[in-house]
Amino acid sequence: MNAETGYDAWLRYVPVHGATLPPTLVTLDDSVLMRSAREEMSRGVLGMLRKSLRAETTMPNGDCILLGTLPAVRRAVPDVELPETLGEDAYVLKAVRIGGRSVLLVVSSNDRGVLYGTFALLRKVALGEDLQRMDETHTPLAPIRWTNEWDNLDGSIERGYAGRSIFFEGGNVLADLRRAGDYARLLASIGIDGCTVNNVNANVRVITPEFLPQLVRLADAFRPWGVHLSIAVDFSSPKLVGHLDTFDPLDPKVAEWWKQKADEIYRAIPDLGGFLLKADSEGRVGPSTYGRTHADAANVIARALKPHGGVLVYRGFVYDHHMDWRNLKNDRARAAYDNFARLDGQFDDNALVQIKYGPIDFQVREPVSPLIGALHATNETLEFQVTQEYTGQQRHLCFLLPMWKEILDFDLHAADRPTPVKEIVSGKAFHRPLGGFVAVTNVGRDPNWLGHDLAVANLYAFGRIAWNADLTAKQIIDEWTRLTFGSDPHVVDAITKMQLESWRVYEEYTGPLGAGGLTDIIGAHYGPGIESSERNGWGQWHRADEKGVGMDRTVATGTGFIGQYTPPVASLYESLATCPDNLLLFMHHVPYTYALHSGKTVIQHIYDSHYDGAEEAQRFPRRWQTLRGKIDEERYQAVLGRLEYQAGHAIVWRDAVCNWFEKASHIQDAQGRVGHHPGRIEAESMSLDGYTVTGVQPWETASGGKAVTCQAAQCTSVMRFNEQGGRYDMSVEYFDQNNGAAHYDLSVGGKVLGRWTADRALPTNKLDGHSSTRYTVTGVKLAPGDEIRITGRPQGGELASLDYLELQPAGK
Ligand code: GCW
Repeated sequence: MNAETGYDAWLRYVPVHGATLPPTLVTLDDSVLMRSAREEMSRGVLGMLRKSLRAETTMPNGDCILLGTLPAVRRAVPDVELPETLGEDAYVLKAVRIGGRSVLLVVSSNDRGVLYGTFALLRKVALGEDLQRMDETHTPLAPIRWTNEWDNLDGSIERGYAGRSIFFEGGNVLADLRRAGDYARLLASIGIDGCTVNNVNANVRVITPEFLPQLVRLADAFRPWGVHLSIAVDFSSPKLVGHLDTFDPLDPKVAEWWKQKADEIYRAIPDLGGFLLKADSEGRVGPSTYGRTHADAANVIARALKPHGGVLVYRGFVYDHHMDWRNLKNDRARAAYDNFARLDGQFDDNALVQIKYGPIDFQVREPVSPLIGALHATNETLEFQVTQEYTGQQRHLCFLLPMWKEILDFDLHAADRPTPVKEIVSGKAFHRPLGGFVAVTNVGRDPNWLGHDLAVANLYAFGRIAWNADLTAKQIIDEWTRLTFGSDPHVVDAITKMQLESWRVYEEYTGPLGAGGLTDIIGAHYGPGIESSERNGWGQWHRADEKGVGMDRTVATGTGFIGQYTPPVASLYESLATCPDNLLLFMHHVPYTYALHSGKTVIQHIYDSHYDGAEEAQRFPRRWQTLRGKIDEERYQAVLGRLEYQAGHAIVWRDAVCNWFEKASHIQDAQGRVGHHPGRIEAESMSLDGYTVTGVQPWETASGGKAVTCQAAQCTSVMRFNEQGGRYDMSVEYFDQNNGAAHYDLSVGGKVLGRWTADRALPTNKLDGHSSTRYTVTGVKLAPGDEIRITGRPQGGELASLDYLELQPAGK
């Protein structure tokens, strides 16, 4: 099996057996997109069938594949039955017989649709589907299908977990944009038609005249794939770039400035998609500076873009991050609705409000944002996150499509008929001219785009669901797995199951019952940090104290958030009797002893779900190991490494959350697991040479709240094994900070069994829940009296710190 880097993602075009295709490829129109379609078809067929297609521009005598727009195909093959019209980007795939010839048709209203159809036909070949009876029409659910990339011009990426920017470096657009072009090709293959390249926390330079030639190059790289470039802008640009004395959206000078700016940019990039704007949010300036509304702000820019066919996407993510946490009526979840609902109908037709799926911020479990159902006369886009900011940052497996499906299918009862989210945001429910789907993606320079080979499924799934939200998660992950790893039934079965379970598993060992992520809210949003959300203005409160946990968002006694839903939804959440367990703590504050619908108490559920989830995460590497030899070794090893890391970090999560809640509630785990770890030996209780004991903050992120660190060139921590002899799995819990690369050895009876360097890129330079990491050696033979020794050698600021050693009977 060839080594693979993951660069080709789902477009690998590896040989398929038994497929046949006509030998000739006819393309009827000529344009940059038609050329891409032709080249892609040739490339795909060459890879999968090992055949070179003969390229023609008129109908040959023999069998052929025919690519063209509706009018051109009608002229070439007038007898073929085709739809009268096709929506924008929609395509038909059809196998027909014309005068004894077999013809595979790919027809669309526009050339981009032909390109989409080409990718779809190649996908069918790769999946081994029958092409002979093909007759299907595919129409995208909505016109806006974009990614947002939070790339900074210096090359860093906000909340990016796969290397530096593929667009920028050192304040400029990269000289070599091949990778940007390859990304656009991936996007096109799943029907994505737009990409906002720079961070929503926008650098004003992006719309300066000096920068424009650089944007032109990016647009050029995207254009062959029908991906519209768009850019995030800063609302004070009229002042900062234009040197006006104001950026008041109602000031005619400001309107004129935006108009001139749009004209200037569109002269250089006529197919620019538009602008994206984050205003009055997290320190960004906005219309509130002048007492104006979000609609005023959106419209002044939308009007400048309108003559060019551009759109203005306005982030609905507006909230006060200096809220008084002491006031139990304050609630960040209310913010989007409170800010935007009353502006419904005031936004221009080429403006859209982009709404995150939940009212907080990309948490592992949130209810649907009530704002989505409140705007009936305003265009919307729904914002998802492919980059796993709060869901494990691509070091943990977390396939998000099952969550997205729940969101898309949720009925907001926004009218007197069913109005699932997908119908509203696509614009269908309220007959809006525009609507769509956006995913914050943040691909980077890692060869496989997203860091974790299995995380790439989230990008694929986003594109597929943005095109057709009725596809099931099972269908999509099945396709992705076959395209990415081949069709061996065991491979497909194992990977699809792990993917489909992974979100639930991640939720189980991180955030229970809708309480939120319980992660470090102020910093990296990665490892556990249970109290970080409390007693500050960010508003991600779970309000756990010694008696109970959860945010009271009821109308009756709480923040009133629930009242932002229409009555059928509001009554579901308002009543404890009907509120689903998985959102209980999002909606209600309850005592730890409160009994769930499942019959368990809240506190016992917290313990059990964390133990169950961590247990399942332990099984992921073992399940993956059954694939050895069935997929290429390179990706096999890369994924195995991540799954093993995840298994270890899931235990960090489990212990942190369980210990914290046990201490807070004073209620013990009915199963006696929490705080009792057979086989665990705290480093601080081993015999230490050079190591000194130190407290860890937050305390719950280290076993016993303590660790040992080494202030010398080398330190050791030793114990004598005194249990029953046999084979053991030995795990060392250590801290892998990002300010050094300490070395460790683990030896038994003087024999080194493991040697490693703490050089993972984890988001902290401290001992905490982000850096706590596990190293395991399996099946070690231990006899009573054996000396177990861990040697640490600090490097840089990393002091070879240790938390504990754990010995488990092998394979347990
Ligand atoms: O989720 C939060 C992130 C910020 C981000 C913000 C947003 C780009 O932590 O990093 O800023 O959301 O969506 O604007």
